[in-house]
Amino acid sequence: MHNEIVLVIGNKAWSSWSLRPWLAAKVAGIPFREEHVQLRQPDSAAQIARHSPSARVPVLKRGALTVWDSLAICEYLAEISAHVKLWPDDPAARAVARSVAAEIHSSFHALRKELSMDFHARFNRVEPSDAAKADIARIVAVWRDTRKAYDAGGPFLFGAFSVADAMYAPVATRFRTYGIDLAAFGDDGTAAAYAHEVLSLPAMHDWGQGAAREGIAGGAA
Ligand SMILES: N[C@@H](CCC(=O)N[C@@H](CS)C(=O)NCC(=O)O)C(=O)O
Repeated sequence: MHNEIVLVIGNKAWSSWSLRPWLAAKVAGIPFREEHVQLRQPDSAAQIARHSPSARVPVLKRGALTVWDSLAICEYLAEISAHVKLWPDDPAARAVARSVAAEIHSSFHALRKELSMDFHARFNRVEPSDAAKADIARIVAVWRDTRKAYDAGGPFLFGAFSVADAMYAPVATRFRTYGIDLAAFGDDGTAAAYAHEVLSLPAMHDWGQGAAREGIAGGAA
């Protein structure tokens, strides 16, 4: 079908960048077909090159259109979403939501490296470096402050689910995987409750089932 949206994603166990637009599309109810590439294989680069000009997944394809990079794909989904708004209505809230989405996209390198996404794995004896601890504390502050400011509209960072939540969803899985006690990083319970809310989304459950079906044993890189 010419108008069909195809989302090319990596392994659901590991590909945190793939989870973000996948989740945004699911929550928005935007129909799409998944195509999978296997990461960490000898031919992964060749598989990805068939789809992606940036040599990375995720990639969205629709007819002649190719959109790459998780945040650009989320922006496209927000523009075509017919029934669910993926950014806050209020321009000021939208600007802050874009700030926190941009921040996770461009920052938190220590957290991403040390606590990589491994959906079903559980590692309880990981001691984050000082840099990773600073990342965790910053994320706790972002979650706490946005939840407190936009609490009235719903349980997500800006009330209703938005691209900002899609961008941070892999972090909620990482905190679970590595047994991170958010209270030790300045959380008053708000950030932990938010992480629980994200992990309880039916779409997150579906992603987890997909990860389980891949049959890859835990073993974070
Ligand atoms: N900035 C990109 C990063 C995408 C990225 O790094 N994707 C990883 C998988 S999660 C990838 O494709 N790696 C290539 C490989 O493993 O060969 C985005 O936001 O989409």
